[in-house]
Amino acid sequence: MLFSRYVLLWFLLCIGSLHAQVYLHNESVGADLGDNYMSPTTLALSQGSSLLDYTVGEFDTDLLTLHIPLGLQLDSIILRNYQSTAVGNVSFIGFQSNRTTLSGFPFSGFSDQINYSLYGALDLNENLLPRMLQLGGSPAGPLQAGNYAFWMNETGTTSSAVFEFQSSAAIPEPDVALLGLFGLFVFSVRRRRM
Ligand SMILES: [Ca+2]
Ligand SMILES: [Ca+2]
Repeated sequence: MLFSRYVLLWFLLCIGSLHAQVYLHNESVGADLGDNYMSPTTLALSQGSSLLDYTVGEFDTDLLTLHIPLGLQLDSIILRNYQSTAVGNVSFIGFQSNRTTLSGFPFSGFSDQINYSLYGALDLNENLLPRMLQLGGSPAGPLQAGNYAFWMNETGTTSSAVFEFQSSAAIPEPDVALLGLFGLFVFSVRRRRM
C-alpha cells in the first residue's frame, strides 16, 4: 500500500515537471521590466517555449533587450493571456532588430524601422510575429541570432499580458564556399564526359 502511494507521488511529480513552465521573465514574482529605454532589462532566449508575463500602464512602460543566442531562432510570439481594466482595450508591443536599445524614446517618434502590433483579448492564441514584421516592412521571420530592442506600453489604462516565445534550433545557412566547390566539381565532371 505504502509502495503504491510512493509510485503515485512519483508519477504526479513527473507529470508536474513535464508541464513546468519556463519563464523569460515574470513580473508578478520578479522586478518590473526596465522603464528607461537606455537601460532596458536584458533577457536571453532559450530553446523551446518560454513565457513573458508583464503589466504595463499609464506610468509603466516596459523595455527589454531580447538576446537570441547563436544556434537558435525565434519562431513565434503568441499571446496566451490578456487582462485589462478597460473593456475592448488594445495594447502596444514593438521591437527594433539588431539593437540593444531603441533608436529613440517611444513617445518622440521614430525614423527607424519598427516592427509592431496592437494586441488585445481578440488576439488570444495568435502568433503576432508575422504581423509585427509585416507592419514594420521587415523580411518574414523567424528572427535569427542577435539582439532585439522590445518595448511595450499603454496609454491611459492598465493591462497585463502573457506572451509565449517559441524558439528552435536555427537552420544553418548554406556554406557559400562549399556550394562553389560543389559547382566546380559538377562542372569538371561534365567537362570530362564531353
Ligand atoms: Ca511592467
Ligand atoms: Ca516598467
